Amino acid sequence: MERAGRLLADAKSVVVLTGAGVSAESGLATFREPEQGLWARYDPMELAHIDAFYRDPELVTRWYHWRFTRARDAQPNDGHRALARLQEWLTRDGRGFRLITQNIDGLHQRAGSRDVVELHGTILIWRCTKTGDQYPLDTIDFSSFPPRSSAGGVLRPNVVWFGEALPEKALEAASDAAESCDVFVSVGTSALVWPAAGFIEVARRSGAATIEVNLDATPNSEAVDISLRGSSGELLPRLLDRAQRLRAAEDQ
Ligand code: BV8
Repeated sequence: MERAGRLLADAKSVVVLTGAGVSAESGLATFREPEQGLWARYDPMELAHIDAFYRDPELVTRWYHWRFTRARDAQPNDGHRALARLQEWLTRDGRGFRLITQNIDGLHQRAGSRDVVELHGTILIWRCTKTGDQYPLDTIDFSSFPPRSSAGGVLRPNVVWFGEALPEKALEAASDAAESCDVFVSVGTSALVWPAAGFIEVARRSGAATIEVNLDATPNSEAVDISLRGSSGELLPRLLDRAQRLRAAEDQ
């Protein structure tokens, strides 16, 4: 923790990549832990797939609507808030910060994070498969599934499914950030889904120091400079606090 705090205290530009693990303490299941109840028998990796949507648009849109209601009722946790405070602290200092997330729950933004790069889109906007028009979630009639637009087209969540390309702009923003940071922190991700899992390597190749904050070991755990094992809600506030103390001590 001391070494990680020192890296953040001295960093000129920090990038944080998050996955479902950062929302686990807000009560939202990750992709590795099966859901309870109705959705327990479905594998998210199956449902979050473009083929699943075309095979059964009713089932997939019901699942996303259910995930939306969970995300809407969830609260950001201490991990989300620590990342928002980290951004505030670094940018106030004239230092760089970018948050890249694989999550679609919008909790980072509700915790106060700004300019979040949503690699895999967001559950809060749906779009018409016929016209491409976008609809904020609270304007959609979910009395029947799949929901339809006023043009009669089936509505789908504005998320990136397996088998779909990531949005160009998000990919570019994430690559630029990873290439130009000097500290890259991976939080709450199993680092198995591509191309998101590749950004830590882009950062390392560009000379960045790498930190992983995760409950379990991942394919990156051996390769990162510092691996902090534990929950993000507990470790991120401590890491930020340590970095701020070390920076303050330097400034004296
Ligand atoms: C694409 C949105 C090309 C929807 C998601 C290269 C190699 C191998 C495969 C591929 C490759 N390139 C592409 C592929 C195929 C595929 C892929 O990566 N497959 C993998 C599984 C082998 N990738 C794609 O299809 C991507 N598209 O590349 O397109 C293309 C180009 C042109 C034209 C057409 C196509 C699209 C991938 C995006 C899919 N969409 N989400 C939705 O959310 O419903 S992915 C989804 O799953 C998430 O967004 C996330 O990315 C992933 C889940 O991973 P995590 O977030 O890491 O969550 P997970 O549960 O796995 O892990 C949680 C971790 O947290 C655990 O390690 C746990 O220990 C930890 N944890 C738990 N609690 C806590 C904690 N840590 C800290 N504190 C806690 N409290």
